[in-house]
Amino acid sequence: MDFESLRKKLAEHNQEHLLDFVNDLDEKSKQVLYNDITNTNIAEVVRFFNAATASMDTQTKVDDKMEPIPTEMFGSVTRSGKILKQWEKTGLEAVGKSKVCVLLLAGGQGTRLGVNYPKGMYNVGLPSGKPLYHLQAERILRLQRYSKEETGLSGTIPWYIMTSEHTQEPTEEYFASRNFFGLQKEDIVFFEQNMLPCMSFDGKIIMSNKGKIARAPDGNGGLYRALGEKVLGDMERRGIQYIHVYCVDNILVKMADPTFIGFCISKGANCGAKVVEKSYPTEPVGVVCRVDGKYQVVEYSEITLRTAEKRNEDGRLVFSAGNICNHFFTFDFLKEVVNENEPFLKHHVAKKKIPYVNEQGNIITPEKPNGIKMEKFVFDVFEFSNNFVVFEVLREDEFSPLKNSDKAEKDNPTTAKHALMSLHHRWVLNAGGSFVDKNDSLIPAIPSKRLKLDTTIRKPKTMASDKNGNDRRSANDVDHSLVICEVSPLVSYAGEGLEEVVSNKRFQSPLLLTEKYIKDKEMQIK
Ligand code: UD2
Repeated sequence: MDFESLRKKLAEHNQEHLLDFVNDLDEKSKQVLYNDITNTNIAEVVRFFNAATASMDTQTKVDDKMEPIPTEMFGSVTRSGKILKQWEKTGLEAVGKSKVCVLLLAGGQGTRLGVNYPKGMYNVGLPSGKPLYHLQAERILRLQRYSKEETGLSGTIPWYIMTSEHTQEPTEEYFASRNFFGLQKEDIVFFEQNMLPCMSFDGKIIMSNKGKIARAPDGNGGLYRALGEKVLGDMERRGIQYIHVYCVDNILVKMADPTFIGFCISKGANCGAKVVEKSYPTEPVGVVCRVDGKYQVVEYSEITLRTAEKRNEDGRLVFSAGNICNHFFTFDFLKEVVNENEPFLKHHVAKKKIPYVNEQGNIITPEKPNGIKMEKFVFDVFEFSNNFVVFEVLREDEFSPLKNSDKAEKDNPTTAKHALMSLHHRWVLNAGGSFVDKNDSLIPAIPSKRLKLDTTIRKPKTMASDKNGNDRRSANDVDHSLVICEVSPLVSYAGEGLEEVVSNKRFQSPLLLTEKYIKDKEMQIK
């Protein structure tokens, strides 16, 4: 351990404070710190900081250059009509030929939800008690079977899972303890993203204690660095051509959605994004738009309120294409990004409260932001695409993210649970089933309407009203105390195949439709 040479090297980058407390450490901790610093490319970190903070001031300029993407240019589940079935077939064939994989971004720290384990392990309180990972795994299993039923081809959808230092071990242990939810172990590939030092506003690396650099994952765009030759090689070996990238917390995520994949394939796209219509100006979703003629997502943390609030004459938001972190890449595009474009992606700056050791050696937990985390964003590669497409889906069918704890009004465990049960309730109704109450009276198909008419139904405590006294609720906020309905992903991926099970049948809430439930009912009929 040559601390003197190390000090000189650090001084070249104005970072010699990293050794301020070295003499207070025992030999083992000294070694840990020495390794921590020497394994960090300090020059690169400082370069990242300078580049990221230099572009902070240019935000208003980006804002001025933003152009919406005309909705006519989107594929859309509501406007594309009969061709949707054709796209689904194309997607199912690609799945059947094992050309499709899913790639999960699960390296985030989940700070807003406030749990100390990976978000995918969170159980929102569904009747089945299944956490997010369990739902996702079973959707893969079901889609593999569905594709076989429709195309006769037995394909496999490998699942690539990007974790970070915080989530790596617990995620892998969790999957192993659940026997990989019935998937083949070798079809799940875990890989870890990088961590970057956190910086003070004046460009000094922050120490979290006397012997440790404060670090955070390098953003979900850290994907491109983390993939490297190993994971790309694995995809290539398996013959993967299409990759569906998604984020962990959307309870309604359609894993490897064949319609979306088929749409992208049919358009010859090498890159695509799913969007929903943004529901209010400050909704925390990025917007897909064009800047200088190139497709891009402007993140909710980087758009100005003035731009976010702009409306068309019909009252709709000008920038309404809300990013739901569901992306499509061809393998060739991804490979090119990893091998050529990745170094050109700039880090974004997130101002955060970062616990630090002060000059007296005490650990301080700040009450306001005292530094920055540097993050790359997964969607920043859209600009490298020469054929980018957008696919608009319905929020109530596909988007209900779990971001916050139930203390927050939106995007919390309750709204996520209700969104899933509301969707499954509609599946049952669409397949010809109905729900009755204890008196065998039909429960109205659209509980949200009944809510508005029936003032005796209590407003949930967390529900806010706008200045006119109207509920500020989205489709995901519908009160589903009336019908508790969950369909196992193993029974249906997106509402298909339910007719023979539910048509002309009357159910009472709660209904948990599993393979076992169906089998037991069949036995009774025999
Ligand atoms: C993401 C989108 C935002 C919007 C929203 C919808 C990005 C950068 N922003 O915002 O535009 O569409 O989702 O829900 O995609 N993650 C990592 N490594 C990291 C940081 C995050 O893997 O270093 C993962 C994280 O585990 C999650 C996903 O990326 O699965 C999105 O992260 P987030 O929940 O922090 O993103 P959010 O809600 O700010």
